[in-house]
Amino acid sequence: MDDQGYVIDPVKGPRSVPTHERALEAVRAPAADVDGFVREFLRELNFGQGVSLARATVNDQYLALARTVRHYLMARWLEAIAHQRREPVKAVGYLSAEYLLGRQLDNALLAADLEGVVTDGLAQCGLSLDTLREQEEEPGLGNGGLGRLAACFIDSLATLSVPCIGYGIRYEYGIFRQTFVDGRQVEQPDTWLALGSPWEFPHPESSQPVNFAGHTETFVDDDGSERTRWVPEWGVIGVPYNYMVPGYRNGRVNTLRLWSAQATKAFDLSIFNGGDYVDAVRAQTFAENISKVLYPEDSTPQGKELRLQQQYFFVACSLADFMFEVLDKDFDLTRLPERIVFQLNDTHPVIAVPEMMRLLVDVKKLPWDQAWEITRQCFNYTCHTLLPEALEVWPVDLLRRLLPRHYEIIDRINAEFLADVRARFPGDEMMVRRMSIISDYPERGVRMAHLATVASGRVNGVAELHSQLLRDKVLPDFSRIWPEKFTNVTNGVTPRRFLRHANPSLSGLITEAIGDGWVTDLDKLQELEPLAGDASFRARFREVKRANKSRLVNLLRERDGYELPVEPMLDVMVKRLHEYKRQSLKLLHIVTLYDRIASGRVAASQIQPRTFVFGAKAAPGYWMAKETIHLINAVASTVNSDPALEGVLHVAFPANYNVTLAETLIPAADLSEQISLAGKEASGTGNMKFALNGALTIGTDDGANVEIRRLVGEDNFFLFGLLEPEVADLSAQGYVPSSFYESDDELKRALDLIAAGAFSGGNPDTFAPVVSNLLHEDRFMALADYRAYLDAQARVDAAYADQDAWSRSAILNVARCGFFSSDRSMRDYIDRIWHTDPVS
Ligand code: 26W
Repeated sequence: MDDQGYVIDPVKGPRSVPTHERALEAVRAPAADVDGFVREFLRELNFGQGVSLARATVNDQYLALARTVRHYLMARWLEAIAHQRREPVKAVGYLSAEYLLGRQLDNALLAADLEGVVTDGLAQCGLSLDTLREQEEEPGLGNGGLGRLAACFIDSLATLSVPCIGYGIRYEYGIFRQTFVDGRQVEQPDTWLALGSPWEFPHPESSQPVNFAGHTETFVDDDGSERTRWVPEWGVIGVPYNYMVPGYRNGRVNTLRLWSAQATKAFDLSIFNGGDYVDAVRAQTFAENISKVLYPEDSTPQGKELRLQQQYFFVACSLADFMFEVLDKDFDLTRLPERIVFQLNDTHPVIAVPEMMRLLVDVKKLPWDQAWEITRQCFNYTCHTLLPEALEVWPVDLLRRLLPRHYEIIDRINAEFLADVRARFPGDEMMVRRMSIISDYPERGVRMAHLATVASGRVNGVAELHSQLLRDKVLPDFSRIWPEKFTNVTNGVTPRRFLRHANPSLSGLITEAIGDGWVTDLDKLQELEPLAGDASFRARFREVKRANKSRLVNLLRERDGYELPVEPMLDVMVKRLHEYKRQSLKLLHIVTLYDRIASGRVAASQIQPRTFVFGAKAAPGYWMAKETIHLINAVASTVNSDPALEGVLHVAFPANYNVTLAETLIPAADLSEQISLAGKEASGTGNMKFALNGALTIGTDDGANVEIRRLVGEDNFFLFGLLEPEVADLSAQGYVPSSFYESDDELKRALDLIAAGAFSGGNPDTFAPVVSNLLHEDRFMALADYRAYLDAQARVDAAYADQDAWSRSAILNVARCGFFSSDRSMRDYIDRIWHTDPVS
């Protein structure tokens, strides 16, 4: 309620209310003490959940707890929204098709500093926070790196008090649940909403209409100017669901607004009365499909029409929401860039560019050039990949049929752009064809990365090497004509979730040593550097790591039935399954160690004991990735069932790797595997999380590994493998993987072992395709880097034998990785791209 007595409705804005209601509208957080919490919790359980404490199920208790915790953040949230209305400042609109949020309860407790109060309050009610937190289904609304980065970024913007609205899709089904049947990945639907979703606030009254298909018509407007109207064929309704994005103990709560699709007319009574019950709801089912499920691909677009519908759906809802709901009705849109800067999270939301032009030209009747100027000031594009096949190209026919007006606008943007290119490079038609937004080979398609680059003020990669390769190899012509447009912002991760929450024992040790300022200022970790030289601190650091390892061992026993020893080095590789990430190279290392012992060439006692842990989902349509998962599980069961290897080698592959599992896995790791072929991993963010949790990295000079190694020091990083230029040379001169097989006896033995069926009950056919792919294709040069990798692993073994030196190196990794906070990434985006200011 503002001082005029006006209630700030978060959606409909200020409205006058009769005086007596004023008291009722005041939003005051409940008392942040145990009694206050218990009172609020029981009220929520009894009146909200409608059950008594005695009768409540665990799910009742969890839902009541979640809603109670919301109450503590609500006042801040409404104040943030009211403040934005009272003193509008430029905000960030983060457009992302994916948000890999992870569980919300602990993050909210941390942000509101309520963990102690809630733990004691629940205990008073005979309940345990540990039990209730397990009840929460994590919203898996993303595939991997890109989706998790979006979640870290919005957390950091809230903690930096920067106004931001995250826009995305509320998928009814998130990333599939992975199960293993006979070692093979089997996907299960992700029913994350089944038991209720207490962290969302639906706002059907702020729904947005979204149209599709149809045709366009040109007409002369009453001011005599020629205009175009879009006559759509069908449409749906976008219903917003708001999620709190709490800043860390700074009183700020930003908003994540996720859109869910519904039919304009959910139920057609006339058809129903006609007896065709199914047809009566057909529209509803059809519409709902748009936000039904997340596409589980994270590299190769399937080019499915529904995917484009999803992209346009959330973009159209989001632009209309900000321009016509958040902004005042009479806001002068020519000043839009003063109020919002949209960040395009890869090419997935780029259809926002022609949508903005349509709103400004067709709806708001601004002249084209003025509209284009505004649009270019409102958008910036982040590219997250280097794989050519991951760059989206939408067939012209599909785009023209589904979004006829947008295609026309793209066509005009392209024509004006190419005219500019021709003017700059007269006669260089090759350049024109290379740069055109609309490609005509192999088929007429719209290159979304080109559209994003032409329309954006800034284009950035997500690590220094990546941004350089974007300039030199992915978009060279564009960086030649617009060098100033290209910049870099190296990724980061939120220290709240991935250190303070995931690793309380290490957090305690750090805070005891340097205070807790590091949680919001991670550069403070540098103050740990001197303690690397302190033997007692190193000992305590090892105890922390050991405790985290036994916590993981207990989890993997309960969750997946693994019986693992705590002592051995924990060698962890967790990320999506993709050939460029080279899980196959990790496998060749394990098979080589296995062969050394099984062949008697090396005594088991000579081997540095290791437990290998994999975590990886494969896109359901990615056959070779699924075969690799099958092989990992086959090697795991062979190694784990070999008595000669008990206590020496163990392989664990817990199913359904997700944010929640990562929070227990990463703090336990000794060795972080970041072994992608140089020039393929845009950045990586797992690499940062491991280093910050005191694991040492074995890795190639790829993505952000380069910057991690530079900051932690080359003595504290196990580098190996071809450098990016060497990879380019080798593939240019023609790479023959079998030549490496022929010239390296151990590599030959390892591949022959797999081919002979050593891990498939003697059946040579089972993994023949995987072996022949490595021998004859090996697109990502695992065989070329094999020997260097094995040598690096030997260096790891030697280093790990000196536990004190190892923990000194691990402490230096923690101390020197403050740079990889997503708070720093956000500050870079603000300085280099957004130029927004935090609100006091
Ligand atoms: C259309 C199919 C599709 C879906 C998702 C293509 C590409 C993607 C993402 C861009 C893939 C992705 O998640 N990329 C990862 O982004 C991280 C955050 O920047 C980086 O750290 C990883 O290196 C990059 O692979």
